[in-house]
Amino acid sequence: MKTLGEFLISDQKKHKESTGEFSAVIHALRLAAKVVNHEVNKAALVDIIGDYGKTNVQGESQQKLDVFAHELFIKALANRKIVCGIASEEADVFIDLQTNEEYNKSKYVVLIDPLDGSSNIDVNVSVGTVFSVYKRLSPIGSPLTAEDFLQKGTAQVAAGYVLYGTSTIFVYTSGNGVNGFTLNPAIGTFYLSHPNIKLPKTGSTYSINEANFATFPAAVKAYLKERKENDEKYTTRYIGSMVSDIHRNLFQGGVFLYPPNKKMPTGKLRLLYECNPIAFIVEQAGGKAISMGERIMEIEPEDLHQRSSFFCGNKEMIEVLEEHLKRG
Ligand code: AHM
Ligand code: MG
Repeated sequence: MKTLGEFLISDQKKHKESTGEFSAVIHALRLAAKVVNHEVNKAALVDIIGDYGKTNVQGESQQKLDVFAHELFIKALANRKIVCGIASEEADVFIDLQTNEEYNKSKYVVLIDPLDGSSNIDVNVSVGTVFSVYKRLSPIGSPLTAEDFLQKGTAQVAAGYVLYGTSTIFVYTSGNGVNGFTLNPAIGTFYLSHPNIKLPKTGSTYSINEANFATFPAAVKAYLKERKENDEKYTTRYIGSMVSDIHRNLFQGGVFLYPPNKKMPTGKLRLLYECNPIAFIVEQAGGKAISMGERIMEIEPEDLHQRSSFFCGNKEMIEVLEEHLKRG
């Protein structure tokens, strides 16, 4: 079975113009993911969980795992000087990784949710990392601009997620299908365990936080009602940890739904580092990803941390939802 490293080498050989820079970005993300995996796995044992800024019994400053993961991904990418900038859910503004003295020559920026669903760690539920890779728009060597990060999802060079679950899996696409690599923790190597992942044609699962039903848009309510009236066919599964919900639906078929509601009038999930990367993967696996009004990857971003409604999964199931949304 191929390792992720071997897969990247053979993939790189297919592209004559490739400089190896892209592979280096994935290598750095892979390395950071392994360290985060190690920390997540021992979180229940070590006094690392807690609010950022609090002090643990040894008098050391405690760090929340999502902040820890954020710093780790930045370090892994900055040390190797292979991306010029990073935007993260854990940082208000984008980070320009180019130092004054030594501008790195990279053309790539990374957008990342370092540890999504981290409130689930305390109760031993799987969490994940979600990332997107883009080519910067400003000239190499110049300071980064907001436009380098505010790109449509259709401009993604690559996107992926790491699920820290019963086993740890690194799933990514660079626009030629989706591949999944499972970590062998004994030797710290990711192996190509799930080549060319394709969503089943249709599915029977829908994943949604229905506690917010009262303030969902009418079209979403109607869609849900229809599923319930056909209860022999449909079932609900909702972990509340997006990467886990998406991963299950990717293999078993189904749709993930996060509509707007009163508390979250534009939806909860972040367009740039949650919706877009998952949308790229879902589309590459043969599915669809939309917001209330359009294809997720075609939304013109205006803000680094903007939220969007998010519906994705099997093509057929999303098309039924689209019909409801059109009808209003
Ligand atoms: P986070 O970025 O603060 O971790 O929130 C994102 C998470 C997703 O993993 C999950 O799908 C969603 O929030 C669950 O939200 P809710 O508790 O409203 O159902
Ligand atoms: Mg998140």
